[in-house]
Amino acid sequence: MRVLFGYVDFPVENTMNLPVIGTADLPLGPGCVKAYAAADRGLGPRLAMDCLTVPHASGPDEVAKAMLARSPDAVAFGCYVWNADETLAACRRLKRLAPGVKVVVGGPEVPCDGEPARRYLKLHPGVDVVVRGEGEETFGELARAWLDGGDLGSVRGIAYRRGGRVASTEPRPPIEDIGRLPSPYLTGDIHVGPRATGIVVVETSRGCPYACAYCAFYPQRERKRTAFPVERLRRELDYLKRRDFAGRLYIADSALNVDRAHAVEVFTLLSGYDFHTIFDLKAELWDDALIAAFSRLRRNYSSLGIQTTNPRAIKEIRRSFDPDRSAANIQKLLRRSPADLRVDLILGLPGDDREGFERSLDWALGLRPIPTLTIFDLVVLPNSRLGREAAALGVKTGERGILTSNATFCEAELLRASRLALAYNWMLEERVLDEFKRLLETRPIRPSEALASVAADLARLRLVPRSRLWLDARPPKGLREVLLRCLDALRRPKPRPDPKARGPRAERGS
Ligand code: B12
Ligand code: SF4
Repeated sequence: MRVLFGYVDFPVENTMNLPVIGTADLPLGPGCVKAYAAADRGLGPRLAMDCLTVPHASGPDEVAKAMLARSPDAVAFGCYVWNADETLAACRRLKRLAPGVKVVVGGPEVPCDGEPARRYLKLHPGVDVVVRGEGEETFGELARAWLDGGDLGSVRGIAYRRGGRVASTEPRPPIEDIGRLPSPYLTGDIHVGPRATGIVVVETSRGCPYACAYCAFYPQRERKRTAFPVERLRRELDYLKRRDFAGRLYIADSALNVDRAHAVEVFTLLSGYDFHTIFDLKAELWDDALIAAFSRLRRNYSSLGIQTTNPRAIKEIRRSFDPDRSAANIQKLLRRSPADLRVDLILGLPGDDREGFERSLDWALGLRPIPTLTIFDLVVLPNSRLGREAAALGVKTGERGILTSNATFCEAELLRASRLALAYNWMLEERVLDEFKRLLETRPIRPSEALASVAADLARLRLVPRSRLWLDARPPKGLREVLLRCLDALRRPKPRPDPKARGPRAERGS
């Protein structure tokens, strides 16, 4: 049976300034599924597996035709928030062109609960089977059932079509012993090009001990984080070294520094290589030994997720926040570590409002040294608590699941707040953040007020549309000079207000 693992790639144009993906021929998620099936002695030899990554821009017809040109019996797509619409459009096209080819989808953007998965199948006639959650064992059993003509009803963790109806099976428990899962880099199921410069993702654990309402980090693992053996990472690093990998190595781990001993081991191992690494780390969980181990990593980009400092929002999203401990750790890390350290905030969290968001900005930008922020739009993910309870929580979304309003953040207020965030993100993109930080250090001005003033200037110059703009929007041409002028104006003493003139602040929130 010929199985093609398909992936619709997306252009990485986000606020993190990350290089283009396309480094590996298949992303890690579907790669893990492929490697597991290949390594299964009873199954692997019966499958002829291949993979194909097609760029986003190709359009559904081209994606479908490119897949069919490989003459597959089944196409297995990886679905993420960034490629879901395009993938589903390609599935629809593919099914129309070749109704006999089986189409299966998996990944974090497909529903992991039975009932939503059934609804999903009804909505998307191009899909035959949904693999819910971790895909290795489930896809293996599915492929076996296909090959042997078995009943799909016995495959746990799927939704499928039976006659003219849709059905879902029992949920599959999380894989306990993840150490036995083969690494697709080591089995050759994913190839990284020589001297590649994009992103390669490696896992150091699965699951997360926390349960933030907006997050969909292995939802079935129910607050349990299990680490992979460090030896596996060592072998993956050796493989990448042999490939002269020159890109960014994304360490996929919910919160590596939750387990200090594991984190020290991983940092120490990585410091023996010269890869540019990316981590997501908790701000509250550091001690001097961990900071020392982390500081040995020279080329590294790390995000410390604060998300919000608003107590009401923190409660709503079921996170915790210790301002003193977080502030002390961020400041220590900024002083001692050579990392490109970012503090993450999310705009639009339930329970938050414009004032709350401004206070989060003021808290983060009030730290010394001043950290660089990454401000994200809230993306409402289908497998998160927020996604499941969206209606009850008054959550409304637009394109790509991005929040447009919630019970505490009406559209107008969200628009006003997003202008501040966008002004910040554009300063980051246009590399004028050092000037902004100098301004904050030398003038007694609230960071959120300074941002509101820059945002108002941009609105007055019609550089931002009047409707909500996503925070990863590309800056218009020639923006750098404008931003520098805005900052310069803030540095100068204010002229006496002319009541007839429409000053920048009068425009705020327009
Ligand atoms: C690396 C990463 C990125 C990288 C690049 C990803 C890439 N192309 O490789 C970058 C930095 C670009 C990124 C960006 C973002 N990301 Co991100 N990212 C991750 C991260 C940390 C690791 C992904 C990974 O490889 N995991 C390991 C693999 C093994 O897990 P997996 O992909 O889930 O695959 C398993 C199953 O899903 C399933 N499966 C997957 N594919 C398939 C296919 C088939 C056929 C089958 C049967 C099964 C199957 O089986 C796999 C093995 O068990 C995850 C968190 C996580 N741990 O997953 C978030 C995650 C994928 N990201 C997420 C989000 C929200 C984002 C952003 C939107 C954040 C933001 N607000 O800007 C951006 C979007 C970028 C954009 N331009 O739109 C969410 C996505 C949820 C969703 N519904 O898709 C996740 C899950 C994190 C979270 N907190 O919820 N991200
Ligand atoms: S946001 Fe981070 S800490 Fe919270 S559940 Fe997701 S991975 Fe865990």
